[in-house]
Amino acid sequence: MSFTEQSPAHTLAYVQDEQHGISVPVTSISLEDSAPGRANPPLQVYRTAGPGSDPVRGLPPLRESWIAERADCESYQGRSRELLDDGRSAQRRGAASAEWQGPQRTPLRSQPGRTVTQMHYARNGVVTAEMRFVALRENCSVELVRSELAAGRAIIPSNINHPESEPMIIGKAFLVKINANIGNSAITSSIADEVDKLQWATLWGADTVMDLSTGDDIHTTREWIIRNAPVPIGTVPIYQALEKVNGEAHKLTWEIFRDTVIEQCEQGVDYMTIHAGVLLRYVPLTANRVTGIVSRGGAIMAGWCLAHHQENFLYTHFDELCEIFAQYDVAFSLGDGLRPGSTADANDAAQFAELDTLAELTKRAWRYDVQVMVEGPGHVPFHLVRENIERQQELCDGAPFYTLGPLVTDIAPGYDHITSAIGATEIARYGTAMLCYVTPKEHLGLPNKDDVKTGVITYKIAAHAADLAKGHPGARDRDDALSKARFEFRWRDQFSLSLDPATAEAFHDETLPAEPAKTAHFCSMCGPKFCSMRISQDIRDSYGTATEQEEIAGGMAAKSAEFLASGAKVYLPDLVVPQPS
Ligand code: IRN
Ligand code: FE2
Repeated sequence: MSFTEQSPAHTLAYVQDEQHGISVPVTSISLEDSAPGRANPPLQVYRTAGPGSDPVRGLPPLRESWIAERADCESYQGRSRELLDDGRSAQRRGAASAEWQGPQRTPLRSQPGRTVTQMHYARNGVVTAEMRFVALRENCSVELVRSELAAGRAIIPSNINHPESEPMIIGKAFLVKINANIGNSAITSSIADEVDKLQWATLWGADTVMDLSTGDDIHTTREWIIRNAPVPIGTVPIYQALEKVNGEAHKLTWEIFRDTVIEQCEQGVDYMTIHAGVLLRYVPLTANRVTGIVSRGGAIMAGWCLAHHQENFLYTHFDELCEIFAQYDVAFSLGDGLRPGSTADANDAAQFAELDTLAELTKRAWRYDVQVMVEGPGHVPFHLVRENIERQQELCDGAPFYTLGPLVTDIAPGYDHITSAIGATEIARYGTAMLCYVTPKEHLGLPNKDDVKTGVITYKIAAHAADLAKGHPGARDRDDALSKARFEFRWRDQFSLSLDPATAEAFHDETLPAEPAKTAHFCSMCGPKFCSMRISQDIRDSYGTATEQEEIAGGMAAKSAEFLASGAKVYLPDLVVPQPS
């Protein structure tokens, strides 16, 4: 087991629905007492990391019995086994691969004529275990989950071939979710490294992970990722299809693409980006853009359309894709192949023409009870962000929006996790359901482990800020717990309640490394004598809980006099660290 928690104060716990035998993993954060006899109960927070797994064995198949009990699937001899990498690629990976015990499962698909999507069940009034799990996780009613799914306003990406995943919901009535992309390197390291990246991303809070791997061992790498993933896994199958034709886009065919999709459905990919809105007639609309087409999938499909002078085969075969997705419960993530790649190109004719088509395709997928979310931009200046979500919600009848940022300015390479988190917060506030993270390496290079962590935490902040602004029930609990810990000088609790406990502690220790300072009644910013929180506490002590302005002002004035009288040294030279009691 390589799995660790974010902080020693964090442990895996479960919230139970005993009546239905459902347990949802949560992270329990233990807290110190406010004062002797005044205990703080542990705070339970949403957990994306799952229970942890041994990479070579994978996670237990949590949903297997739920899927079996519905009695609408059949197992069959799929294609995946034939496609497994040969022994040579296993050798290249070194010893770790010899331990790999999978895949031992045969794929499932729906029985002929049956649809096994969560949307299908919801529309037929069936409450699934997945819906109950999600309701417990979101602390909302099961009926809200069912009705939002039925209306297409939310999705639970849950391929029946990914029974290891813990159900999660993407929709504007629920907590804002974030996606982390991994595996966008052409040079794969060991399989264990890929699983490590997945576990790293979910440790910091990724709600879904997209595997954008390319290269020789793409199938096996994905197998390992899915078997170890407690979160839904997304892919862009056109990338793998392109490899099958040696990177020459014009050689792509619907048949090659379809077989790639089926292969991935059998492995358990939960949602797939499909760039079906890049229509032949839209391509010229990008000609005068500052940055043309920046989507990889969009560029592949535009290239294909121009080479053949035919309509995008993903569009012309869309109904067949719906039939396939309905058999496995794979969700569409309708790709924004014409998204703007610069603030200059935001909200232009090409972008919004594609959105019209994505709206049409959303409704087509719903006719098959297939779950859909719609991808969005990209690069958009702040004042144009809101129009994006409002237009998408209007045209797509409330289907979940899933956006890449957007970056609100183009001038800060190296800081695009920040330029994009600003746009992401704004767009999520008005209803975007999931945010695709951007790392500091965006536009510059491939993200390393630190970049993945920075990207995930930055997006956690954006998503959470939107949850607060939307008044999501319970969203403030963690803020309140942290603020209370801060006010009461419970330093260790402040660290363990933070999104990045180790960094918070390290920053604190740079200034006040001494262990007793962790219980000291002042913070490292103002020092012992000039701390506003300390002063407020003194006021409370002398005046009860009264917080009248003049009392505060009086307390401040007194402290000011005391401070000036003592030589006006802000801090440290005469530091006296109180001993912990
Ligand atoms: C999200 C919203 N718009 C785009 N995305 C993500 O970008 C998508 O989910 C996937 O991870 C990646 C696809 O990039 P291309 O192929 O469109 O560049
Ligand atoms: Fe960009």
